[in-house]
Amino acid sequence: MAAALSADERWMTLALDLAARGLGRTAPNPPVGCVIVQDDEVVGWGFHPRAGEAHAEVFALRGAAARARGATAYVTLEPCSHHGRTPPCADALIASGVRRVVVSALDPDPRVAGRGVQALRDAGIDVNVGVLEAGALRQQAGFRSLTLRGRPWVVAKYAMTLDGKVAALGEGNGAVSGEAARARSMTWRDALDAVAVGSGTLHSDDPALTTRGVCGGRDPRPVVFDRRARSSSQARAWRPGSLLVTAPDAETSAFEAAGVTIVRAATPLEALTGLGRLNISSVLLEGGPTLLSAFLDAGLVDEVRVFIAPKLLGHGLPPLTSPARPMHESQPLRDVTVETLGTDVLVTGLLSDIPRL
Ligand code: AOF
Ligand code: ZN
Repeated sequence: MAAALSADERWMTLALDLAARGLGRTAPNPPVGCVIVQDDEVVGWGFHPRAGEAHAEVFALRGAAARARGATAYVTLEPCSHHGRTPPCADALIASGVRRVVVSALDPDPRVAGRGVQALRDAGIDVNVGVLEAGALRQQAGFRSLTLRGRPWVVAKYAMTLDGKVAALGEGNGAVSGEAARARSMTWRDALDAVAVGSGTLHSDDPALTTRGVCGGRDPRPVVFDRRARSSSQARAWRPGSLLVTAPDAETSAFEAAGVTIVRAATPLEALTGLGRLNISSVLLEGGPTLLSAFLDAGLVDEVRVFIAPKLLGHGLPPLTSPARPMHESQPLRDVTVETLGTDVLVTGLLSDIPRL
């Protein structure tokens, strides 16, 4: 049985749940949640809804008003100490009279990086850092990757049959996984900034790359990798905000005329750096095998999420086209989770460490 949560962990869980409401909406800023607690009762709460709007602490302090005095504030990220688009949250917390601040993870933004915690301590506030830190790092992977590496956090996703095939060859293709699995992957499209496919998948599936309206109507930015820029400009993935990643010398005027943003890159790393410059902090790579393998082989996949469906297909398309290697060179995932969704199995794990201070 899992160990019971401490009171601090329970309140931080609530703050993390609030922060999650901003996932996919705050880039280049982090998703952040804040809860203010007085005598075991929530007196204020908030989350950062999007870049340019108020920080989580501001909403929570507004709600708490005078009841913040002597209270404890739980924040999923170190309160900021800089004058950015908004004034410093550390100052607002100090002015409110909170007695204690519990922080999950330090802010890697070089303008903050420990100074927020220092300012609170200098004002005599009791500060505790690191409560449920692993959960916060996970939630802030995109922000951390963009801030510390200048490129988005990359999640590779596919669904395969029990005999390791992601699609039938030729005609007669349909969904591999069941409804529960597909509903879960819609929540990922909702929580990540962008969703990417290669030109082969665009051609064979013509995916809409939306959340199908199931997650509050916000869709990720579609990214199509097409070196030659020969995809149909009529594909469903093209909409305002879509991106085309193509070779430096590709002819793209038809796409530009349709309002598609062009990213020119000769390598997967250049492509990610280009997306980072456009404030994309996380990307869901949805295939196909050529795209996934190009990123995996370049060491640029940070996280893997795979559905396995209990069906056998026989001859078909494998998820990856990477070159063969001996078993002792296989890449083990870390922080592995296994879950069943209907009769499908979801396996997730990390290939990279989440960037941190
Ligand atoms: C917090 N609480 O809710 C958020 C923080 O441009 P600005 O003014 O919004 O500042 C963005 C930076 O502020 C961002 O890089 C990160 O360091 C911090 N985000 N900090 O105390 C929040 N969203
Ligand atoms: Zn702030």
